[in-house]
Amino acid sequence: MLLPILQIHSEDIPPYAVVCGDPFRAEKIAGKLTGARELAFSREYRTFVGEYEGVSLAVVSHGVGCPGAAVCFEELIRAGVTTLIRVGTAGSYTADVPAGSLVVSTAAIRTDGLTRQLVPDGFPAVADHEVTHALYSAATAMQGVVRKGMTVTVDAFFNGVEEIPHKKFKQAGALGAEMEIAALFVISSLRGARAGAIVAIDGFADQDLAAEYDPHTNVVSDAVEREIEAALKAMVTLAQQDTGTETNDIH
Ligand code: R1X
Repeated sequence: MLLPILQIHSEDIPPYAVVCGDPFRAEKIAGKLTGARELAFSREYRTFVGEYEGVSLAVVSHGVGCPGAAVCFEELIRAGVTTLIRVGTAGSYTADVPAGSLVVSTAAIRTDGLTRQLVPDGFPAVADHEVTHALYSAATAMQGVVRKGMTVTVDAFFNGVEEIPHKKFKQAGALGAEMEIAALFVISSLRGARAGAIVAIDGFADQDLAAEYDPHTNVVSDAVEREIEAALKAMVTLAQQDTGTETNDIH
């Protein structure tokens, strides 16, 4: 079956997929695979397949924001993907989690518009427990700040005249904000797939992004390297659990 928007054939897609926003980050992740092949680059969706430590996986970019990312997640699950891990970036809510930290998202607070068109208010956007555990174990095996908790999914990257209540979300326990995890978790719940997400903190969510946002620093690119490694290692653990060949290496 040809997936009409990703422009890939379902037969070419393994059950495990690492997804990220940026097509060039997908290429970077694919560079860590053996036998990596680019299958398609259609709109913002760039798809590679290859192997990591003997596990076949896909690496696919989903672009910025829930509606576009949802197309990617839906088509991958239709192609037979059972396990998705998002490797992304996010703004932090607290000085304890500065740029260069990693956050494993356990749930997304749904302020986006897309998931409102898919499920009723009150429906949770939650990560799969096993995927979260594998991600957190892999990330904490490396140096650097790693936190686990709720993140907020927003649609607006730059401020308008309406205020996003970042302070309230922070007071209620959220760690930071990004733009696609709610879509990933809700669609995975709806379609019977399992998903997790890890994000590298690249600034503060409630700062004036138009004035101060600079994600192109060494601390951020080091954190992106770590989250990529954590995602790939977590995927290996999950694949080994699926086939009963788990080695307990990272637990
Ligand atoms: O999720 C957010 C979005 O994809 C985080 O960074 C991107 C915008 O730069």
